[in-house]
Amino acid sequence: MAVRKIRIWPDPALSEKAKPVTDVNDDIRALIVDLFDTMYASKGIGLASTQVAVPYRVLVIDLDPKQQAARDAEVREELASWNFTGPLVLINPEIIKSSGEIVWDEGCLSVPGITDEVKRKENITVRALDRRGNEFTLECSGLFAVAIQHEMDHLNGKVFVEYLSKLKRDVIKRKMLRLKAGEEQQPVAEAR
Ligand code: QAP
Ligand code: CO
Repeated sequence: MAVRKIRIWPDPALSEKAKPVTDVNDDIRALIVDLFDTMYASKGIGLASTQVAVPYRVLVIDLDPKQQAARDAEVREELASWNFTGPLVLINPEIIKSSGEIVWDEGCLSVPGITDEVKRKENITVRALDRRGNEFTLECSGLFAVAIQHEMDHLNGKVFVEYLSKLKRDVIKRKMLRLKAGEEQQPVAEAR
């Protein structure tokens, strides 16, 4: 179990096209645990392997990290309407059917503090392997479908800011570079 360092855009690791997993073994299962640890530590709802610079086609999603569904019937109904049932791992995911359009105000752990609208498919059917290597298919919609498409983009080396205008992207790039420059600065105990 380990929280890994999430790469901040722009970072060459985020542009890598991840390779298919050929064997769902204990190394992959250890990676999956780390992806969940890292996602929960940063209060995210989705994380792709690419974001921690591991270029294999693995992603995790939990639309309800605070388990609000247990206490709130409205949250429960909304999650159920998207067909979300709990924390999910997708290995080598493929969208085999899609329909409709939905615009969502997206964010990303690799672009902290930034959100903007992206147009996606509203309904998708996805086929993938689970953590035991068994194939399954899943129909989902709304935020669940948006999250899977967002994370699958990461596996293809694409970050949501690439859908925005060059102007917006350049502003975001400057903010992120400034953020990264600040993080690299060592805190000085006795500034003088
Ligand atoms: C991807 O995003 C996603 O800016 C997951 O300061 C986004 O978990 C799927 C986060 C939208 C569907 C819809 C972002 C946390 C988390 C931030 C996330 C931040 C702290 C983003
Ligand atoms: Co992201």
